[in-house]
Amino acid sequence: MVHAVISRSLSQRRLAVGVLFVAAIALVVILNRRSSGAADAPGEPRFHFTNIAHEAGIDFVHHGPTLDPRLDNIAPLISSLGASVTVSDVNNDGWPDLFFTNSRFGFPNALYLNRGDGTFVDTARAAGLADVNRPGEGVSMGAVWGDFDNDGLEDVLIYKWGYLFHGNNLRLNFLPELGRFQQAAEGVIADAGWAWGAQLGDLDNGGRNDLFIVNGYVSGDRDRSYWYAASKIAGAYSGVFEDARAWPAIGTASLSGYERSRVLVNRGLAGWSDVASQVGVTDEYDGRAIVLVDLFNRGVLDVVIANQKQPALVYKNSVAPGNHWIAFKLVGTRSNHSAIGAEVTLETGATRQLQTVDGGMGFASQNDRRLHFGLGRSGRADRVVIRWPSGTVQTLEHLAVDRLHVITEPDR
Ligand SMILES: [Ca+2]
Ligand SMILES: [Ca+2]
Ligand SMILES: [Ca+2]
Repeated sequence: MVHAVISRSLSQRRLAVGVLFVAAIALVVILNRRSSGAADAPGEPRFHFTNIAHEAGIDFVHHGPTLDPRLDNIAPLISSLGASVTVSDVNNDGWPDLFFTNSRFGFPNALYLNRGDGTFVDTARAAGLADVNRPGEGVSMGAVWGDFDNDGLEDVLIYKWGYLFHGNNLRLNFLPELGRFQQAAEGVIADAGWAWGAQLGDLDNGGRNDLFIVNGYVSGDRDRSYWYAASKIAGAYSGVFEDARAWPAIGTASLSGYERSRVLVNRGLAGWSDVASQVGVTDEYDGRAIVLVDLFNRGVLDVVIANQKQPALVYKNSVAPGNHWIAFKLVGTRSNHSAIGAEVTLETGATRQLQTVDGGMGFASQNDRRLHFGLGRSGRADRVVIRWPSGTVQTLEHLAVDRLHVITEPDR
């Protein structure tokens, strides 16, 4: 009896497996047919790139850093950095502009304004963004754009590297008033170490964007610096770079290592304060990439950092109660689905906060595409203007705060 029950259930199972197998094959056939009907024919790609840089007026050439002559034999090895390009609509005319960084003393950065007719014009000199690679101040390595002072215009942090002092720049956008950007980096921002990744976001929901910068190149032995060893030993060799035996062995030495991250709170007119150690950020890893993301959907920005050859860090953010926030997830319909390129301006009283949905920002990083705004104690979001990549402008008023709004692009 028992045997009969078992064999019946066995044959039922076999039958069930057989049916599933046939169904799986049928599904594959159906899906293949469906996709082959809609798919592009194999073979030629249906797009083509033409380098139009010169015709468009963009003749930018990046120059690498010049190091101590005693490091000539290894210079290409350690100086192949600093070519960056970033996009920002600096004059809010709806045309994306381009900013390139240079990395040699005396060589300018370039800000190419998009004329809207297929050509660009370099306005970096007039805008005060060209001459920032000066001896003693470090050279440019990259840039991060964002509205640092809540006036609805994008400002720029130029992060730098150098032998001793790096001299990061924070340039505020005063194009409408003065026709230029003004240097606002002093103290803690200027001297933020050999900065790699940097991100801008409201870490305390107070209504102003703060700055998180990760640093450090190679952290080996704390008491042995490769800068020192390289310059000393290299000076004794006449060998050329091609002879790798002439390179001093780095071994376990450090090269601008053990630099700590900076967490800079934006205090408006009162400037910036480095609060890293007060808020629990004391690591000295070799930070490269950093992203801001509301990991647990709590209405706060957490921080995730990728470190070179070292453990990843996930800094969960605990924000004191009292401040409000609002967040947006944009879904494009006529624009791309991820709404990359969409600009959201949030107006509360006299202040305006601007954020852009970007496909990636900072060194080797891509942020959460949801946009997070801190609102401070007021908890007001009077007006939200969304400029979709398709050109559609959408205005929303008196939205509920302390929540995420999913907004789908309207038809018109
Ligand atoms: Ca523009
Ligand atoms: Ca601004
Ligand atoms: Ca803040």
